[in-house]
Amino acid sequence: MNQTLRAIAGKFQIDGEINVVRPLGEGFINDTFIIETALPSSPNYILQRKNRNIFTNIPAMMDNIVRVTNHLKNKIIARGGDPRREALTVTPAKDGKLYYKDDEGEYWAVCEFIDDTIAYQKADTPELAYQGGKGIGMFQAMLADFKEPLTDILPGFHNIRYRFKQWDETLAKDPVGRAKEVAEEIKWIEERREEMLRFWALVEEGAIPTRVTHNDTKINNILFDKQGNVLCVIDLDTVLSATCLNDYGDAMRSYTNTGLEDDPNLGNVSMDLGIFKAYTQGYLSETHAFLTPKEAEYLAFSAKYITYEQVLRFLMDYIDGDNYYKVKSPEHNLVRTRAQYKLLQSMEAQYADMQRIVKEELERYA
Ligand code: ADP
Ligand code: GN1
Ligand code: MG
Repeated sequence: MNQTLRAIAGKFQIDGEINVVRPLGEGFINDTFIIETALPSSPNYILQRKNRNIFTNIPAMMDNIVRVTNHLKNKIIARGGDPRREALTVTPAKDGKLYYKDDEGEYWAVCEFIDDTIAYQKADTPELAYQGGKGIGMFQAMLADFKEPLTDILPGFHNIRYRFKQWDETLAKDPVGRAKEVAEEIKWIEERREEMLRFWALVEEGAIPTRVTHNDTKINNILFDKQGNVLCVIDLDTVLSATCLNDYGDAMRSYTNTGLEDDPNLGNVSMDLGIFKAYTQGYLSETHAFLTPKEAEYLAFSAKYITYEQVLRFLMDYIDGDNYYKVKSPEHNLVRTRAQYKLLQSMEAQYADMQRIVKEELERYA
């Protein structure tokens, strides 16, 4: 395998001699490796086999990423930052393409490894949450004047109407006969269907605008420096034109959880209001100037929306026979479903406080 990985890495414009290629990270979608080069003067690199079942147009995805990172780099240079540490740098293949397609039809891509950084799996302190909020806020703010349309490489990604279509089809098929075991969990989804569609209708009508957004803002998709300051937003496979509420909501789902995303012990799982407040402060410090009143009004709701969507996606994948997310055991998607549902319930119980905090934080800028 390593021989093959080396050969694949060798297809890219790597600066210096390749020492070793080894697995890295905990992503659920792609396979990630680090390419270590021989000399300290050469950077290391990230090599990824992109998941072609999920990403059906990888050339367009890579093109989106390069257009977005070029835009970010110009902004970073203009404010005196380091464009190779504060934004991802895609390394093209030797033939100039942004990816390499191997003999089995698998797509590979490379970017520079940003060293001396930390990817956290959990936000343990309000300071870290503030920095994460600031990071995504800056990302959105720097992209606010990105005018050209991005290719929609994941139609319907955070669109709950589209997710319900998949959901209804999956339940009707029940391909591995699991639906009967999860009648209770299915009820959790159905009870909230109308509430979620009412919110999504605002996006469909244009009452909530569309912007360039990240769409996968969990904490391990941000690199922090050793001092705990946000450095760079990574995992740009899902950059899309969508509502910025998806980014805020998805971050809240990830940062505020006192347990793990797949915690088997539901007693560990709840929403930490202090982390919610700190992330909101960081996020608004960068976004208050451009958020519309409607976006501001729905910030707290978006946390429930994306957490609900994640319950649906994990449960749907369980019913479907685990075709989307990587799983470590046959029950893994069900464990994830229950843990995310516990988080959703905790948000519902604290919803009035979440709304109050957002309102108070916004008033600072009024
Ligand atoms: P996935 O799509 O599978 O989640 P990611 O792009 O998020 O893959 O990468 C997985 C992990 O690899 C990240 O959480 C981070 O720890 C690490 N990583 C990815 N890109 C870089 C980079 N450019 N520099 C340093 N670490 C990185
Ligand atoms: C996936 O790629 P990764 O592991 O950062 C998923 C997200 C989910 C997340 C749940 C393209 O993110 O949408 O919210 O898992 N990415 C894709 O942890 O589906
Ligand atoms: Mg990731």
